[in-house]
Amino acid sequence: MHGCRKRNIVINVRCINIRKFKQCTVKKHFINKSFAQSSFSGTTNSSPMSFNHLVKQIKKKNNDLKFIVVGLDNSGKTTIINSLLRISATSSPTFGYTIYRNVYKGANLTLLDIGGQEALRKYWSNFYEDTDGVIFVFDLFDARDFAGEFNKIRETLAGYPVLMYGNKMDIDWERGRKIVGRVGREVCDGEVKCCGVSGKMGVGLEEGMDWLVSVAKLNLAKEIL
Ligand SMILES: Nc1nc2c(ncn2[C@@H]2O[C@H](COP(=O)(O)OP(=O)(O)OP(=O)(O)O)[C@@H](O)[C@H]2O)c(=O)[nH]1
Ligand SMILES: [Mg+2]
Repeated sequence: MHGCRKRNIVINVRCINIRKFKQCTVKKHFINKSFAQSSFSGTTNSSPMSFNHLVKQIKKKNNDLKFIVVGLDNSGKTTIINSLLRISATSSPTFGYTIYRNVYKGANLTLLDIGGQEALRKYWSNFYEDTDGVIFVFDLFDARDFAGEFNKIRETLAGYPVLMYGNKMDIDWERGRKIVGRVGREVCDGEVKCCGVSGKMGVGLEEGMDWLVSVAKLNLAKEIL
């Protein structure tokens, strides 16, 4: 392996058949650290601007959007995606990442569900290339501080829309609403929207997703002018 230490990170690629919500393949791979650091760089040294521009034009033409889904472990990312895409599956911790492809209200969505465990967080940035927005999930009743991870993403992906899902409202709707309001006042602006949701019950998810899709589409249209 040319001196590369193999890391036990499983990449779980779950490809959803776009129109029928039907799972077509599930593949598990192992990656090593150097792969994680060198992949997804997609640009060329000779003409990065024109290449990126071309990619964006194609994405716009095909109505393609890619969002990364991040947040601390156990916050409910996988549960939320399953609910949004109407996939029936029992959730278990994501060791690596899962790719979902599906149509959402006319947009061809790629969602990258990245495991939130501490050991995986340093790899999140390897998935930022070509993203059109971020879905950041936090557990409203988890005492752990997610602000550090959130701020890092805001710095690195400044200018991209961020949808924050405050999840698990069903545990205590009243308290949940207060926490969402407080977080919203702290972080929300034209680029960040915060919604209280229950991934488990499928409540409140669409409003935020509609906002993210519309802002991301608008940004893509502006970028290729
Ligand atoms: N009460 C409640 N529990 C939820 C909700 N959403 C998810 N959970 C539970 O929270 C736990 C973690 O959910 P996951 O979707 O696996 O969390 P995750 O963010 O994908 O976790 P990692 O893959 O480890 O990063 C599971 O036991 C879910 O059933 C919710 O809206 N309400
Ligand atoms: Mg998960």
